[in-house]
Amino acid sequence: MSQSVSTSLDLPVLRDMAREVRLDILDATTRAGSGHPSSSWSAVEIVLTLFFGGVLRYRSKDPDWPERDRFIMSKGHAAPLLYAVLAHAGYFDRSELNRLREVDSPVQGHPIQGMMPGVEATTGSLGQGLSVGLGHILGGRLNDLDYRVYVLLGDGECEAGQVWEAAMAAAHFKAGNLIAILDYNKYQETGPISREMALEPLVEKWRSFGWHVTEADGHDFASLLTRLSEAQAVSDQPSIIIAHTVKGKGVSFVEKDFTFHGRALNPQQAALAREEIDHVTW
Ligand SMILES: Cc1ncc(C[n+]2csc(CCOP(=O)(O)OP(=O)(O)O)c2C)c(N)n1
Ligand SMILES: [Mg+2]
Repeated sequence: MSQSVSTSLDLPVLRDMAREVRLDILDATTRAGSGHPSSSWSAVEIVLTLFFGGVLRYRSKDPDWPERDRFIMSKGHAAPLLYAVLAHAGYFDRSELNRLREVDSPVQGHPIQGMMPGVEATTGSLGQGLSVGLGHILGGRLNDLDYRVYVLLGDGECEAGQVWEAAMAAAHFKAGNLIAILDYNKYQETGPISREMALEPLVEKWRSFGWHVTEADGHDFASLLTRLSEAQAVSDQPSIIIAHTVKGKGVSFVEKDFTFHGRALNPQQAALAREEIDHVTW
C-alpha cells in the first residue's frame, strides 16, 4: 500500500519503529563487521518521518511509479538506515538486510540505483545527491510531473563544493518542490565540523543562496513533521531543514566517540548497544 496521505503522527508506533530500525542497523553492520552505524543512527527519525509521517508519496510495490516522490540518501554511507526503512516500508523483505556488504549482494555498503527497489540514486561519493535531486525536479517539469524530491545531506558532506553549486542552481530554477534535510550532527569522519571545515553560520549561508531555511530537532518526529509541512507549502524556492542531531544517537558510548565513524561494533559492544536501544527513554 502507498503510505501517502496521512499527516498525523502515531508517536508510539514511530518510536517503536525507530527502535527496530536502530536494531536492524546494529545487526547488519555487526554481522558485516563494517559499515557506518553511527551515521545511520543519526538520521533514523528523519528518514522515518519521511516514509511513515505521511510526507513521502510512494508505492513500495510499484517502486517506479512515475508520480512518486523521490528520496535521495545523499550521505550514502548511511545505507544501512536506508535499507532498513525501505524494508519496513515493504520494498523488499527484511531478510535482505542480512546480506549487507556481502560480495555480490545487492545490499552494498553504499546504495546502488537499480540494485534494490526504492534506491533512487547511487551515492557514497559525497556531494552529489542534491544535484541528482535537482535533475529529477527539472526532468519532472519536462514530463509535467510535480513530484517532490527529498534529499538527505550530511554536514561534513556540505564541505563539498558541488553541494553549493546545486544550491545555487536550485534557487535559480525556483525548485520549490526540492526539499533538503541536513543531518547536522556536528561531526564528519575525522572530527568535529567546526575544526575540520567550519560551516557556520549555516542558516545565513543557505538563506543567502536563496533557500527557505528552518531548523528542527532531528530526533523529534513532531518537530520534523512541522518543518516538512512548512517546506511543502513553499512553492517558489527550494527548502532546507537543518535538523540538529546526535551522531550515534541511541547508544551512549558511540555518541561520545566520533572514532566510531565507519566502524562496526564488535559483538561485546553490540550486546551493550542492544540493551540501550531496547530500553530507549528519549
Ligand atoms: C567525495 C567523498 N570524499 C570523502 C569521502 C569519505 N567519507 C565518507 S563519510 C565521510 C564523512 C561524512 O560526514 P557527514 O557528511 O557529516 O556524515 P555523518 O557520518 O556525520 O552523518 C567522509 C569524509 C566520501 N565518501 N566521498
Ligand atoms: Mg556529520
